[in-house]
Amino acid sequence: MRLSMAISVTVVVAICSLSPAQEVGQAGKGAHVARSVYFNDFTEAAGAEWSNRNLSVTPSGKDRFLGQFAKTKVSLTLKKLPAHKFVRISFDLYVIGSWDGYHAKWGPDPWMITVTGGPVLMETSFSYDNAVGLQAFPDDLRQGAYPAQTGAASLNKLGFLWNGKRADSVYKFSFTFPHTADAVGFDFSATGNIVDVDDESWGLDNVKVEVLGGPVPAGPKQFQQLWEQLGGKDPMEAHRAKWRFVAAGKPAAAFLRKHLSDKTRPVDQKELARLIAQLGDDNWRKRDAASEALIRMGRPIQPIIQNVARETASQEVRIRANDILKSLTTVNITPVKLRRYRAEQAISLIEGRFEQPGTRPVKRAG
Ligand SMILES: [Ca+2]
Ligand SMILES: [Ca+2]
Repeated sequence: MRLSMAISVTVVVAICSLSPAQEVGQAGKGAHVARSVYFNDFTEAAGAEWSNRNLSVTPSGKDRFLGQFAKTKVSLTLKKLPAHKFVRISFDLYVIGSWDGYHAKWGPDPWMITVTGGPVLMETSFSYDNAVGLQAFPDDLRQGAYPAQTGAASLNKLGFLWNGKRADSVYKFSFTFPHTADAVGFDFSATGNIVDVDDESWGLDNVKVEVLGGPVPAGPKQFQQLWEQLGGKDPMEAHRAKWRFVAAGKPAAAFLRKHLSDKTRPVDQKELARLIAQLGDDNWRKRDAASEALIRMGRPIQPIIQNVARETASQEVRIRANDILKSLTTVNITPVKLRRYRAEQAISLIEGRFEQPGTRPVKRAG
């Protein structure tokens, strides 16, 4: 299938077969049925919705994809979405060349996806070889350390060489999260010690965006099973469990909060906004007090503070936000701590603000 901003034919058929109450944007049973609003396999072109339209071809299979990119940010922006409550983005990430994971000298090699103007969906790192070090994926950066290429859907199939050896992996992602505004953007980026396209690069293929009229429901039995997986031995299973919780919305946040051994209080959004503003106060004592209070709010505020660090125009606020992040993100790799971290991230993603500044939820007719 090629580039399609409109709804694909197959999906139109699927929607036509639904009763009016089941259409996207309507509450009730079946509201979570996904409606495709964007798909691109880059067979033809990357459209104006992409900030960078560079295409490459895989040496094996001659498959066209968006890339190759090194240390850069690439954005996808979609407007005029139908009314919805959740958005799902799915894509293949090509990790090409000598990615160095946590390596002290050649790394870290982080890769991230962020909702434009909203929280980070995933910030992780990849390694192509255990000889250079472990990688953070399937967990977030600083939260996990796993053998090279853990969780990859395929290895060395794209035909890219590095130093004479095949060196590529494909990771398949699907993230479903609460979102209501009529526009959505995604920023994909590699940072850290990524050198250049010849050394270590990435690309995207089969990018699909869907909207859903409600959370993907899950019953108590399924929540219990996901909870076991969230603290289980298989980090990929835990990764998928975390995102399944996020897709389930508020009931999942309530379940997770109940199951965290000491009750996590919900983040007071007003207090959070007040303290962030206070980071730029004229009085240094007030700035210090705000930093300390924010650190005490703990890891649930991490995605918001990451956003502040990126977006602020004030050098003082940026330095303070980065210092807070350092305090919030010490490496955290015991199973109990990992489960806590994943659960807190899921709660934060469910309850966090995803709307771009200046955009408002679409008013639904009827
Ligand atoms: Ca392709
Ligand atoms: Ca590197």
